[in-house]
Amino acid sequence: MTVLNNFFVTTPIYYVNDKPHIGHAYTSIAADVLTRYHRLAGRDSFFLTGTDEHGTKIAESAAAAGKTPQALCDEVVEQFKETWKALGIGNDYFVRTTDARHVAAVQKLLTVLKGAAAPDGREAVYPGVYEGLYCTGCEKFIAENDLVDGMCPDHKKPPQLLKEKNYFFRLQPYLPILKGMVEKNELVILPDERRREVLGLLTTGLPDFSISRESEKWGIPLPFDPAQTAYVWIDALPNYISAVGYGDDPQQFDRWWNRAEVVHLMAKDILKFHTIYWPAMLMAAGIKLPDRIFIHGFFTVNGEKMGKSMGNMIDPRKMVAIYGRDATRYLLLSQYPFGVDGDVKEKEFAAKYNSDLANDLGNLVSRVAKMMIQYCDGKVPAPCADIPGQKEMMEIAVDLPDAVYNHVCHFRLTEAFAAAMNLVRGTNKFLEDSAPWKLAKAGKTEQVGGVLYTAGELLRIAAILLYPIMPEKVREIRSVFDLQDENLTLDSARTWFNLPVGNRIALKDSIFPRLDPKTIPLLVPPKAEPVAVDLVSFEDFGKVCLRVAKVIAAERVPKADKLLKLQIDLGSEKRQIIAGIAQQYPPEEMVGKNIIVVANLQPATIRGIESRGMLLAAKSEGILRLLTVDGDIPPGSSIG
Ligand code: ME8
Repeated sequence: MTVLNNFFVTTPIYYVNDKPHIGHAYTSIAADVLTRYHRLAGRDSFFLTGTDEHGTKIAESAAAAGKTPQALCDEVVEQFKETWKALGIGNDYFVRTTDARHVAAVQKLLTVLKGAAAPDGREAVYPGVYEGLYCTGCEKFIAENDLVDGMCPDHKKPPQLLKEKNYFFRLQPYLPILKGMVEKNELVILPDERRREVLGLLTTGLPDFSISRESEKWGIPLPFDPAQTAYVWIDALPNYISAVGYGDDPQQFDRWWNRAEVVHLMAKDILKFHTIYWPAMLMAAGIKLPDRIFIHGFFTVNGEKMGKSMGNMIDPRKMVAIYGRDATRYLLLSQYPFGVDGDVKEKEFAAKYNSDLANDLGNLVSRVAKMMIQYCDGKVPAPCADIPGQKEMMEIAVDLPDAVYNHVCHFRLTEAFAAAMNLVRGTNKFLEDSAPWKLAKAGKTEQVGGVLYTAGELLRIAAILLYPIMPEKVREIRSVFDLQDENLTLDSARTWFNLPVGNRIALKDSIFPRLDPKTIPLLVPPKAEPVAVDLVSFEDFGKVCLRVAKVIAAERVPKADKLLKLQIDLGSEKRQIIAGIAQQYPPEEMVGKNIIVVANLQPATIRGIESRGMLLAAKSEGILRLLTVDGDIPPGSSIG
């Protein structure tokens, strides 16, 4: 297959019945990353995203919110646009299915389809009657045996029985042709598991599908029968061509559709529409098919399916507020391999941020810059040939840009980031092994410069390779070394000695400040434990003596990483208690706190140390937070 130089990537256009969540963000970030890599490699690229605004689902959400559908769309679209801005998503065009341009293109396509002949010689579009169960949540008909307890398994609501006049698309004669194209990889479907799934569907056969609705008015009227509204998917799929000039700009259409490598990105939930219905419609209209369709993984959050009713839909803007724009992009895309289903674990965000970004990358930037300031007069020093380990590092670095770009061309984004991060780690190790601080002490100035030049050059290369996932931070890193944007290219990463000697170092704040996991707000509220069913009497509760206590001293219990030994003041007496909070609260943070203790517990011996009482803490899914008392109240005060 010859790969065309123009690269055109699309995300699904998202429904606007609710605000954007990290599932939408995942695809949009991936498309943004692909575009940036291809641009780094010098390919002309176009990145399209947008919103799907017609259909019953949106009309119902608008009615429930007491708004017109258009008003609801306008509001939610702004949220999508703001979210993409907050995430640094640099789409070239934002298509809305309510745009006049899109509406005109869909009507043109429908007119073409109505006049087209299917491969068996009959008309590609014909009128008929449809009767079936329809789920508005999925915006599709659902087979009776797919229902669970009479309800759609995904949306947990009963489908509606629809019987009405519809127009149909004659899909069947296209299926064998499509099958041949998928088999010959003229239409590439990736990963292979999804390709096989599609081939299975094409082999077992699918019925013709209806392309219009009589009962739904929120949509695009069929040009040849305005009493009918285009089915929302028939309205949505052509966004990929309406946005690049189908029907109104032949030159643009030629550039970004006919003469571009067209890549559609999405998750498996909408596989059939994109790999079967859409290519068949294009064939009927005599339009080139997309080149590659990549189905990335569908993820769960903290082990559960993401959904409004689950209360676990994470707003990407919340993540940006905690981790920053670029770290959010990195954390979301590097949690599990791109292309397989996975789980987004909230607890891992902070750990990964601290290890990969604060420790590995952030530290490398500040170490190299600080040492250039300290030992090299605040400038990039001259390279030096005779540095142990340098040649090996150069060899690794020289091959890396092509290896990373090759991963990207095959949608192996996780591997691409990992390869760049390995270079960062390798550079940290090179610095430790070379120990320029020791060389400086020994007065070996030229070698100090040589080591730092190599480290800086390796960092420059790694940063270019990380630019697509963290564009803002990489620009910040480059500005520390006074590097200009025009050299932000893959070619520049391929060549050594592109870090100009003598550039001034301008180190500002740390690029990725370390985060204290304890202070990070939760993105998904933890599920509360059920309240105990065994009720206790007032009398029994009254037996528990709760008191305010001031912590006067705290130390760790040796060889017990969870335990602290606390000396507390209970007003009338001083006591020692053992508490299992050391992982969340270091001893120095405890001193001076007014905590709450159960004061009349029988003494216990924990790890050979006596504990006379127990402090109270709130606990949820491994997270502990101390109960403390607000304001001034003397130790020993009772609690009731
Ligand atoms: O289906 N994991 O829109 P939509 C990964 N309007 N990706 C996810 C995800 C998850 N848990 N949840 C959502 C529609 N996505 C139609 C598309 S296109 C012509 C019309 C992403 O708002 C993923 O890309 O339901 C998925 O395919 C898409 O959002 C579905 O978005």
